[in-house]
Amino acid sequence: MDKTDVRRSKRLSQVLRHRPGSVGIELDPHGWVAVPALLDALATHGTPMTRDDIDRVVLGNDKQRFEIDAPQDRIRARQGHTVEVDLDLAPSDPPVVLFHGTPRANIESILATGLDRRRRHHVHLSPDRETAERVGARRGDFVVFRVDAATMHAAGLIFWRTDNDVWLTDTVPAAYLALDL
Ligand code: HQG
Repeated sequence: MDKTDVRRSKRLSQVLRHRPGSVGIELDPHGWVAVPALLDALATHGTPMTRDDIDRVVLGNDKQRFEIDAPQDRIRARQGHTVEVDLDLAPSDPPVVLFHGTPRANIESILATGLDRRRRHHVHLSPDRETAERVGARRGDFVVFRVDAATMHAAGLIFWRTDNDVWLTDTVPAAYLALDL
């Protein structure tokens, strides 16, 4: 994806996850908006894109952040929202271990209180260490925690998996966390 498409992708993330009101649109309860309405709104608010741009950004997205619902021609972000949406995901049995990358400065706080969702809807977990490293590295020096997902799940805590293989849960109590050294 070239630099302009990365910029378009970031713009779509901002609108579809965080600030739909900034271009005067509303998401439906499940996070969807009609593609033509989105194109109009982006054009009116100074960041015009074509339908081809949208299709290219959705298809070529490194993390498959967006999905298009072909029959109804709507688009949504797959996860990562701060606005209220119900993603309609079915609970899923997690792998035995999941991973979470985070800035090194968070170690003490996370070991004391567990992982919480902060501004997002869920705590985001990665299926492998490499992905967690990339998540952690977004903010500089990082560490990776292992999450004992099997034991957590056996204790009744719920996991959801998005189509782009991000694992979501409400909170990870400290008892299920260990630094992955
Ligand atoms: C931390 C990106 C101290 C948590 C990524 C994280 C991911 C605590 C930060 C997706 C804490 C929240 C999500 C506690 C949680 N004490 N720090 N008790 N509990 N934290 O961005 O997981 O590119 O909301 O460790 O790749 O970093 O946007 O979550 O560092 O998949 O598609 O609070 O966002 O994907 O930060 O990232 P975030 P995240 P996209």
